[in-house]
Amino acid sequence: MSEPTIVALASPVGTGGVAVVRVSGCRALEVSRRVFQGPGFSKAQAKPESHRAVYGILHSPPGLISNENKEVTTIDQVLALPMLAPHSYTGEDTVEFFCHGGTVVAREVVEACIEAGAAPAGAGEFTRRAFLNGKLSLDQAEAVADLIHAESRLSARAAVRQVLGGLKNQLVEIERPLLDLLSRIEGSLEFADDDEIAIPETEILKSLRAADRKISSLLQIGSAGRLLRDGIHIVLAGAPNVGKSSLLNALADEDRAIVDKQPGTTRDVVSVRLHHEENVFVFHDTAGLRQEAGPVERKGIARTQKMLLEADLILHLEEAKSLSKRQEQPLPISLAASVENGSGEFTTIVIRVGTKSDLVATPDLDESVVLTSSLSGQGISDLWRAIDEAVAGFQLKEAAAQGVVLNQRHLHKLGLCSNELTQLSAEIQKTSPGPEVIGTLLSSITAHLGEVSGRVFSEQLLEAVFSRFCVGK
Ligand SMILES: Nc1nc2c(ncn2[C@@H]2O[C@H](COP(=O)(O)OP(=O)(O)O)[C@@H](O)[C@H]2O)c(=O)[nH]1
Ligand SMILES: [Mg+2]
Repeated sequence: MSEPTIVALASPVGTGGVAVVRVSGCRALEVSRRVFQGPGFSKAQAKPESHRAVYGILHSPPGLISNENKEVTTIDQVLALPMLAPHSYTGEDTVEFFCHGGTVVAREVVEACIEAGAAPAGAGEFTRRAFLNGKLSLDQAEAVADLIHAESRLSARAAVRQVLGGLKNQLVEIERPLLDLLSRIEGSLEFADDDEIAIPETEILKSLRAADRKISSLLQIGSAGRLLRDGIHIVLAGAPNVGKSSLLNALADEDRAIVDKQPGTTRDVVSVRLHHEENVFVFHDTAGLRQEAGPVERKGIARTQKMLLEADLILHLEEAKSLSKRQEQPLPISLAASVENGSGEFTTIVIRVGTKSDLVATPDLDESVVLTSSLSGQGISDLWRAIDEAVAGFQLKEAAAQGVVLNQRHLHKLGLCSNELTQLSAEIQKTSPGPEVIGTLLSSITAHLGEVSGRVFSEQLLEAVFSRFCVGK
């Protein structure tokens, strides 16, 4: 049985100039003819011209209604845009109705289509059909959701390039030689006695290494995906009263955090999303790190420690006046413990900030400290510059240029591929396993790769991917 024809509002709910209602499926034209009167949509005609908008009247459908006395009601003047299979987003016959914006009209258009035989679309169902009909790979479909949810220019740019095939093309380049190799290995198994067909181990190793290198370079810009999608998380840390909340307000240029001269005022983490240049930042204003805290404040401090572990960047604040007195300024123990990886190396970039610079005349500090005054605004742009420099190391621009916005799912699968490729190479060098073993391991690797692009998929995988879409996309 064919899939039901579906309908949904494709534009946001609310008042606006125009709303778009999308109908897709093998009965899209039949449904449309029942609710729309305009050139090309009369029953006598076979099919309207594809991709040509026509003007007409949208009304409730006649006949099918339970209440026979109900008259056909005019709902709106609309434009109807038929897009015939396979030349539509879903690959199915599609009709889009452009009606007047507003909550009532758009809802009535959807209801009329349902009355005329369409089913309400589920979340992401149009894109799911586009994937199933071979219009988009799975990573392209996921990028459609990223594009819709993008909060910054850079993340939108990255997502649209992935929609256009950025990641897909790289995956094909990795996959194709491995699939070729796999089919040759499988071929050699059929003619096991023929030495001509046996593939030299050196050649196999070369292909595996080439694939591993390409996957590693994808994984290298892997964290950029999360930063583009969720924003760059920056934690403001330092002793109570050093001016953390004030600095956040200065950065945000508006009063979003509670500022008070009472030490320990900020007991919980206050998070503020800020757009700066091409990026989205999430600043976390924390409870100050100090020993002599009360029970409520201690809870705040515990959360601060957790935030520090998860931060992409840490601003470590100290008052400029106390900094200028000392030469060597070690990080407070509680902060250092959070950002060191155990062997004394820092895993998170820490920017040192000297606050309340207006209170010191000529501070004598090393150049790594950024001096700021939240009161006068002095040094705030220097701090933004230091943040932007640190962020340049996260390779967001590279990811955007390549059109590669990896998510958890991609990272997990590519990580598995990389591990298994390394293991297989080591195994070949150590024990020279026969083509049968190599073939089995290689097919597992190509299956992982196939799940990233959607060449290999399960119902469960599609459910997980498309549940994060909105209705109408
Ligand atoms: N003179 C001066 N005072 C500041 C500055 N920043 C903060 N303060 C004051 O320092 C006190 C503590 O600030 P707050 O931001 O609440 O510190 P927090 O506990 O680290 O969040 C308040 O009285 C602020 O007005 C600054 O740049 N210059
Ligand atoms: Mg505070």
